[in-house]
Amino acid sequence: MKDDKVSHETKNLISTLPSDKDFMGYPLYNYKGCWYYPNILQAVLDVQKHFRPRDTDIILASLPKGGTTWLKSLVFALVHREKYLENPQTHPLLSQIPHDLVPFLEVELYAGSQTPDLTKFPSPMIYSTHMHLNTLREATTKSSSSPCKVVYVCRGIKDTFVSGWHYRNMLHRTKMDQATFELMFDAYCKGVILYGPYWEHVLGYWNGSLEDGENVLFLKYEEMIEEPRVQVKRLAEFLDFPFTEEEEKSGSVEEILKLCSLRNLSNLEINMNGTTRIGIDSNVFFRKGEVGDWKNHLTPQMQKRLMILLNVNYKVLV
Ligand code: PAP
Repeated sequence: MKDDKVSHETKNLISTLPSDKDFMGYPLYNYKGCWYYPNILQAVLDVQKHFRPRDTDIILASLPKGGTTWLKSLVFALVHREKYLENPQTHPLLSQIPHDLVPFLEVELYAGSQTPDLTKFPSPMIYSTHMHLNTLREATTKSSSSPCKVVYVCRGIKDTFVSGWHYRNMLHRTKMDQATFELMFDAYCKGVILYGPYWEHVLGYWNGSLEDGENVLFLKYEEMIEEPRVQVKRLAEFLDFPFTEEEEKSGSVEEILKLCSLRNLSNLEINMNGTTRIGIDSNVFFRKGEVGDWKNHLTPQMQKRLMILLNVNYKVLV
């Protein structure tokens, strides 16, 4: 992976970090428990140094393929819902890709810039990140009197992995072979993947939500699929944008769920044929959105290996 945006100082730091290779052979570096490519590490360091959120800002966190696009859509729709009551056909989610409405901190805003232009985004500002909570908190606790709210969405490792596999294939418009699938699976199990290990990522936010439930919410993708109404109301309350009785009666919760549903979003022109600001085809973010697709891909041996790891690392979510 590229290192063209890495400063001399960061190169020095990198030379002291534990390193390994991803399943394609690209070097990864472990900074404070998390694996990064050099360019992303540079952006993470810049976020820590320069990003100063306001108390009212909201940060959405996830692992890649953990439910990021859905969470971005839901939170954007929730906090801006009053603005589009009169003219719902002007809702930004109908004409813009969720990733462009809620920018990534380290993948977009601070990738190559220390002073990104934030004026084009409506207030309250919603950011997203794949960073671990400890790394994120190093930035967010420096500025505000109270840390801004963080919402984490977690998805079971098996579906996250399978979704990531399909994403790579869609992104590169190719079907990678079985040997690569197995290499990627092995890397997942070992945790040597961008933003991994999976377990540390999830447990950091899980523990954060237990320690500071007022500021860290832990959502599960599977529960959002199972009981969307309950989870969206929980999300709205956590963000201090609760639904009024009137809104509930008038079907506001259902409207938001419908607007943000995979079926609706994936059929919009912008999400079928658009490209994000950072140059990714929008359609790669939408596929099946099911719980249990892993059953179509993982061999019994692979499932067994993951179950052993789950029991060791991840009891809270089994
Ligand atoms: P990202 O982290 O790269 O942004 P992310 O959105 O987390 O990706 O993951 C994409 C997955 O979320 C896809 O899952 P699948 O491969 O198992 O199908 C995608 O289908 C699913 N997804 C995207 N939008 C929605 C949505 N509105 N509702 C439910 N699932 C969704």
